[in-house]
Amino acid sequence: MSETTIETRDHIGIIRLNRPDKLNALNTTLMTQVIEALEQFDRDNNIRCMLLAGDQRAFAAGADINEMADATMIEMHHRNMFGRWDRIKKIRKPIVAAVSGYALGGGCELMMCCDIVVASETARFGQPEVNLAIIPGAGGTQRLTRAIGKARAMDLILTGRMITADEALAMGLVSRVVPAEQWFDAALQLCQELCEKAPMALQAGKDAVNSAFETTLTEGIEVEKKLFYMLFATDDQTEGMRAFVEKRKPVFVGR
Ligand code: DAK
Repeated sequence: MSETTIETRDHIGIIRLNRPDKLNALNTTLMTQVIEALEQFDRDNNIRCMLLAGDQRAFAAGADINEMADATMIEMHHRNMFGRWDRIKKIRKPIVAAVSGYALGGGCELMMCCDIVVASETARFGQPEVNLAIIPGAGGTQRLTRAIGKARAMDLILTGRMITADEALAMGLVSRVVPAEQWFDAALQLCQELCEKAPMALQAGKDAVNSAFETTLTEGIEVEKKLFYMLFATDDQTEGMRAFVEKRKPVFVGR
């Protein structure tokens, strides 16, 4: 059985984690499939954004503990099991995460690699690795700290405790909390909204915001300025501004 299901709806590439019996624990096969699907959608000119989801019970309860349980330090080093995670950072199109149930450990880290998170009111987040005598290894100590600040990140990473969707919203870890039954449809609707925007503007916006995590303010503002000017080379910018002046809805073509 495939560890993921992949489909497209209009301009949306949908990837669903599919290990329901294991709360979508992230094993090597599953992660390989997720990353290859993201890259495939990123190359596909028909796709404008991606939706990454688990199921109602879990987005993902972490990396698969069974895969790591007996590994030695040298084996973990050689396996470079999450080396491929770095490739998610290179995806240019927006990725929306639809989170219901558990987003723990590597599941929370995978979610933080996404660009917008829509969470069910039932969702639970955490970095419980400390309970296994390890620490987050796929960016959790860094991305969580940047997302919610040092005090809260220390609290979550050192205690391993879970937080609710409302706490995650208050902390800025997610941007939308929706009623339980809408967790997937609300994220899909958000993707549909994104598909109506100019694709190059979406990608430039993502690129510019991500620059804020990698650069000084001055460098980041330079990146923003270049991306801003670059968009004036697109047909969509002409269309967007012309449509505004002509009081009609723009039609963006992605160039
Ligand atoms: N791995 C493997 N199996 C898991 C799993 C996981 N992380 N989480 C749940 N499962 C499996 C359970 O073993 C169980 O399988 P069966 O026994 O039925 O075969 C099934 O999913 C249902 O789980 P439970 O029976 O435990 O369900 P409950 O509702 O009672 O509890 C729970 C739900 C989420 C509270 C509990 O399952 C739990 O505590 N799960 C573990 C959560 C966790 O500790 N997550 C962090 C894992 S460590 C790295 C990068 C990243 C990472 C590592 C390396 N590198 C760059 C090298 C990441 C590490 C992690 O995420």
